[in-house]
Amino acid sequence: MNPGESDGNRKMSDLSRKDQPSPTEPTRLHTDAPGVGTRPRVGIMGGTFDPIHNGHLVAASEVAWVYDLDEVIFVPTGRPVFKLDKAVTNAEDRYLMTVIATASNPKFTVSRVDIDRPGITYTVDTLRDIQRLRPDSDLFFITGADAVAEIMRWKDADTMWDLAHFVAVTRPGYSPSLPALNLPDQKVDMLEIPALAISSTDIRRRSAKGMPVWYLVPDGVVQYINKHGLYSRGGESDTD
Ligand code: DND
Repeated sequence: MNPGESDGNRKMSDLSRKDQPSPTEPTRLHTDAPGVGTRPRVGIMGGTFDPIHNGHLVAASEVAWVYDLDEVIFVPTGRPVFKLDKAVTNAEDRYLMTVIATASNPKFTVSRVDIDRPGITYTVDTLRDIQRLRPDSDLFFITGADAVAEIMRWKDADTMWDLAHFVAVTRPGYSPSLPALNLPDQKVDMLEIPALAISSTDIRRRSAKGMPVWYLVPDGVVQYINKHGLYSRGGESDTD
């Protein structure tokens, strides 16, 4: 069975077994989250993906499983708003690495909406574009828990809650308390995922020093980085 393929037996009702509290198993916090009916359930994994790595892929895969998603659309950013003062690899390279990384999973697709939209990338625009592409679907925006701490500062945050349900995956060493963030009720879930202490910053640093990045990113992405000489100069000061 390929990654992301269903075993044919799992149904939405099976999620109840994930309601059993456990320190390691994912827990579905809101059983009345949108889309528990028949509408297609579409995840959106937005990211700068400079480069995409196995932490991103595990997060998407885990959310797809827990929320019984039909598809996860990876959306590489155009000009990421919080990184305007930083050097970001050109969008076509980031897009192609994302295509390579997701190619083997039948549930994973990649969208150019953020890359092709002129101007700064805002998630509210991403959600509107994907809503147009996937009408009558319920959207689940997947984000890291570190990003969710900032989410109230995102452009038109109030509108975003009406467009998608948000799933914040906890990263190693970072697990904010949702109530402390004053997020709107029932719009954001926190989900524990297998801890992968991988960051794009670290991959860029390692590449710049000639250190291996095998197994931190998919093999094809290692080869793409090497072939195009990405990250051979620096990236040390950025954080993501
Ligand atoms: P990043 O630059 O953090 O992406 O952007 C994430 C998304 O937030 C993009 O879609 C942006 O457009 C959106 N955003 C950010 C700021 C403001 C606004 C929107 C706005 O609308 O105003 P990265 O490539 O660094 O990471 C992609 C995702 O993966 C992030 O959510 C990150 O937290 C997460 N992540 C991991 N998750 C699990 N395990 C790991 C991870 N490393 C990164 N090891």
